Amino acid sequence: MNASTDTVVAGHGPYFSFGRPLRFAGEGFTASDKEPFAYRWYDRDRLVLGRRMEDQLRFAACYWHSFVGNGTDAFGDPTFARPWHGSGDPMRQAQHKADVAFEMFHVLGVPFFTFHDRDIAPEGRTLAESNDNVRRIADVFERKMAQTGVRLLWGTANLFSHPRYMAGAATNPDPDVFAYAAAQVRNALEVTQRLGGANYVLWGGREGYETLLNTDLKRELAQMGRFLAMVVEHKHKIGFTGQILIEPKPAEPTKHQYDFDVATVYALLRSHGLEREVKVNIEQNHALLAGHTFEHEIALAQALGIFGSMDMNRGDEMLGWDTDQFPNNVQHVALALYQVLRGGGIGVGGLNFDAKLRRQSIAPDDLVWAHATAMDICARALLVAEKMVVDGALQRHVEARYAGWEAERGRAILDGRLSLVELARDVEQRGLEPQPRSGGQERLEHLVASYL
Ligand code: XLS
Ligand code: NI
Ligand code: NI
Repeated sequence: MNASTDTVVAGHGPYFSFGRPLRFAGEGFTASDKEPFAYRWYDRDRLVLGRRMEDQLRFAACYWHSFVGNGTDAFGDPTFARPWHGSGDPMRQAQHKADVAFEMFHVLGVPFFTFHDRDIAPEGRTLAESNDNVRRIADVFERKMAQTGVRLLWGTANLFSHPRYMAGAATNPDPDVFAYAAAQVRNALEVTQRLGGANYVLWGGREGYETLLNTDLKRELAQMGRFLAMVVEHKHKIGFTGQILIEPKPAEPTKHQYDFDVATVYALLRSHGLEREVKVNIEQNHALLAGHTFEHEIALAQALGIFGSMDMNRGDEMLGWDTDQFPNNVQHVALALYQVLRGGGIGVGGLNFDAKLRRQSIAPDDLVWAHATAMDICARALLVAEKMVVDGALQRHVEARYAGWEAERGRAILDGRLSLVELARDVEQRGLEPQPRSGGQERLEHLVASYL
């Protein structure tokens, strides 16, 4: 489709100055006034380890930061004067927002998007009305998705903004709030299914607590388990074939979050028998806040069999909150994507830009610049990760390091054929003294630099 035609039909002109979709021009591209941006690395049909680049990355743009966020911070008023913000008929504004969102997806050539129910449609007077609003905008999405070929990576429900959720949703002391949240998720999950969503995400939001003085932690964990089980039961009942994902985050908004990191989420899933039903959506900035690297969280989730999808952004080394900046560090992204590729790829997950503009970036085109630059950086990082895999030197080093475990005695230990006493006797009889060997980190870091 033609972006400008679509928006003109809806009664307003194009929102972005990029008249046509951004093209791939290769590394030699030089910007001009006529063409300020073209992708240098994001070449969607290029084969990377046997799959098209677009399918390896499965980029998504998120609705909330780009079209709901208004530039406020704790000290300042909104700075983004979007025409669909402010007073006016809320359903018309929601329609306008959808027009602009799909114009941006089209300009970027981004294959997927993501949303919360409350991002796309206004709250009504009752939940029935709110759910109906969401379904009406989903009708609009259905048409736009058919026109543009843009697909839904995941949907989710906002169970954290409204004051009713101030003490949590599933983990609220009031079962009425639990019920309300359940009704909201039912609708969001069914809408996600109708739109062909590849995943459904549950981010804990306020599933945590501020102080034990007013909190029954054990009870809240049981509530959370039951809520998750209900979502999984419903998924099977309606035949939703996508993945159910939890997005870990250690703090913010609540001081203690029950979905702190991948390990904590795994324990929660195991304790409710859900580890085969639910996976994780890992966000770079959340990993950092939990004291982990992004690649650690990815590798751990893969090892536990619960790796699902990724929220791409970057935190700030000096700011201890979720700054949600667009990724811009090729090496960091490459190390994360190396783990993804080594583990078999992104599957039906994707790279969702859960990232926002700085509040001084108020021009509409800033949205395009931010996403397009991030997409290009991730594409470049994918090519670096591909080199790491193809060359294989990193993997060979790891294999050599653990070679002893592949030899007879290592296997005998792991297979349970040797007891503590037998091992002790063997060490004493042979006078065994282990020989330290270099971990080789510096040489490996040199190797990584050579792929950049
Ligand atoms: C907040 C989360 C949120 C989820 C979706 O920090 O990242 O945006 O991705 O609810
Ligand atoms: Ni996120
Ligand atoms: Ni976040």
